[in-house]
Amino acid sequence: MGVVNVTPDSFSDGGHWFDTATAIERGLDLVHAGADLVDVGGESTRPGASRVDADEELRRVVPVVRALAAEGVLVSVDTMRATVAEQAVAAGAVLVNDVSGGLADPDMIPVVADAGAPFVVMHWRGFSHDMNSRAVYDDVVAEVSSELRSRVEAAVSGGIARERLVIDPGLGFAKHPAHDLCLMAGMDALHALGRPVLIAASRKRFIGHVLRDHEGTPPPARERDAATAALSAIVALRGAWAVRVHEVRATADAVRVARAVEPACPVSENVPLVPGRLPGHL
Ligand code: PMM
Repeated sequence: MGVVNVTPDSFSDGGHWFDTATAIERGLDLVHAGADLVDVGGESTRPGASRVDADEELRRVVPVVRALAAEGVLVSVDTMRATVAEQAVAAGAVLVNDVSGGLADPDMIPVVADAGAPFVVMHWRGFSHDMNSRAVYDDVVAEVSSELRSRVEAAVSGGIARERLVIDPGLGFAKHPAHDLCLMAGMDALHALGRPVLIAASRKRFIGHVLRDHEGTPPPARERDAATAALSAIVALRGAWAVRVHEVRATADAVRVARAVEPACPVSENVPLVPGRLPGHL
């Protein structure tokens, strides 16, 4: 899954793809680089970010979704707003990626249920402006799994077919670097929830933390792509359904070579890691 952030302020690539034409071109480039899905978002969720209003989010996202879908690209929409999800699906998006797992907007689950779209349920404990204060866990793997299980059940009770759900541990969202590393080490607990797992590690703070220099300074976000590709290979071998990344080529190559080395790698039981296959669209 390649990322197109149509935002002026994302921590990893803020501002680069902010105008509509550049964002569309970026999406097409990501497909040429090997992306099976392109995730289009119009709201930054970096720690401390404040919210964008719905009209502005629609203005950023919908034309990009429409143009990429018209080119035959499988597009997911990264939004916490039901109205954005609804209009993006009408414009051709095939998957809704909600970092709040349906918690930010009470209309999200009913809208996705009506649309019949696959839905990414991410682990989330609150909006970005103060999420770091919620990064408190006794056992991060057990707590994230249990909170994700509740969101999966809420989505199913709200009418979204279980087989359309994908889960995501939400690396960096109300998590310190040690929490993120534990979650990747503990992927088996996520698989036990019985749904495909999406991992979005790309360029995140915990990578910077691992790679900090002798003075404790992390490399800038744009210099974390080699480490991101390495993580993509690791989690692919641990059964991730998809990885969400900013630079696709290195990750696509890393995943391909990892899978070639270990042909029997344990991909998710329900949804094999096959290009073009979406949960509920098998
Ligand atoms: N992270 C970001 C944005 N969208 N979606 C999912 N499903 N999981 C994530 O961890 C996630 C996401 C923030 O990263 P970015 O600003 O670099 O895109």
